[in-house]
Amino acid sequence: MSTIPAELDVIHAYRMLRLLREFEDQLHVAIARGNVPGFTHLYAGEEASAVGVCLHLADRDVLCSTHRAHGHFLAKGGDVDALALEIFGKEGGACGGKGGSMHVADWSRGMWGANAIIGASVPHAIGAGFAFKYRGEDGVAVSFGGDGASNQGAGFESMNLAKILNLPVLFVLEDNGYAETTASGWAVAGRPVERAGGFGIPSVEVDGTDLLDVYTKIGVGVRRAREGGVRRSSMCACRCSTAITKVTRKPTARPARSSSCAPSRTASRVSACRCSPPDGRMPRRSTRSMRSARRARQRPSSARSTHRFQPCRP
Ligand SMILES: Cc1ncc(C[n+]2csc(CCOP(=O)(O)OP(=O)(O)O)c2C)c(N)n1
Ligand SMILES: [Mg+2]
Repeated sequence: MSTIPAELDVIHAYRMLRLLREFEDQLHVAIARGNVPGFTHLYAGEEASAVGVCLHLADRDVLCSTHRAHGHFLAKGGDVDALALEIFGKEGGACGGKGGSMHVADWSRGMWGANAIIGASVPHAIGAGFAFKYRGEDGVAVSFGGDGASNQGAGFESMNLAKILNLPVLFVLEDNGYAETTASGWAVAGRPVERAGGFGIPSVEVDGTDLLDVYTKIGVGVRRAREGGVRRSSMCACRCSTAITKVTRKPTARPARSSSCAPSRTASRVSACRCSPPDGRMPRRSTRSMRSARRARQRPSSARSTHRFQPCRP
């Protein structure tokens, strides 16, 4: 068992963990009842990652988040009511109720926002880190990204810049094992935590379900970015798990026997938070939707929407 660092306020840390989980559990029910507009990604199961990182950050530090941003928002000090109102599209929301779950932001807290573009938070953090350095401020920029995001080219360009320019940036990779339905073991080559080494950036792997592990090991990276004559970046890979929470939504379609593009998943790995069927298998498109898709394909291309993707002919 990890030892508790003397400076850590464990009561506050526990309150934060509970806040993040309770918020998501309540929201999960509202989603399942169909009361939440738009699309929502829950953070349940990854709380220790956000809290463990953000306990080291102040309002002046910048956090660039992902599409799964509620936990990052709260851990960075965002107001829980403002978050809820935003997700429900109401006045008083963090962004006036106009952005919704995937655009929650609070600049006064250094929460630069959720981001629906996978991997886009990483170059944003480079911009923030560069600004800190240019102005001679001791702020730290943190980018969060998932295992799916770890394959985006922008992340590698960002790491290169962070090293070349000695920027105070911390790259946090939250590996929850899946990018939508694609297992990281199937789509991510090698160990992502080792990729930072190619740029000369030190990295560490932590247990994203263990607050003390995250807090202790990430502290080294934050200090390295904040202090010293040369500001330095680091990377931290958090092995997270999505929680198995109550699934109140009934499956809307029959489960498929197999899927050609997605590896099979065990029930414990299925993100119940994403309202997948509780038996852990993938929903199958209904016969009606397949029939209408076939009809659309058979229509002459001129009759189809101009926005439709048309593959190039050789
Ligand atoms: C550039 C881009 N490509 C694809 C998508 C579609 N998409 C939405 S969520 C997601 C999976 C992201 O996986 P990961 O980074 O592991 O984050 P997780 O959902 O597991 O937290 C994808 C591919 C997107 N939003 N942006
Ligand atoms: Mg993932």
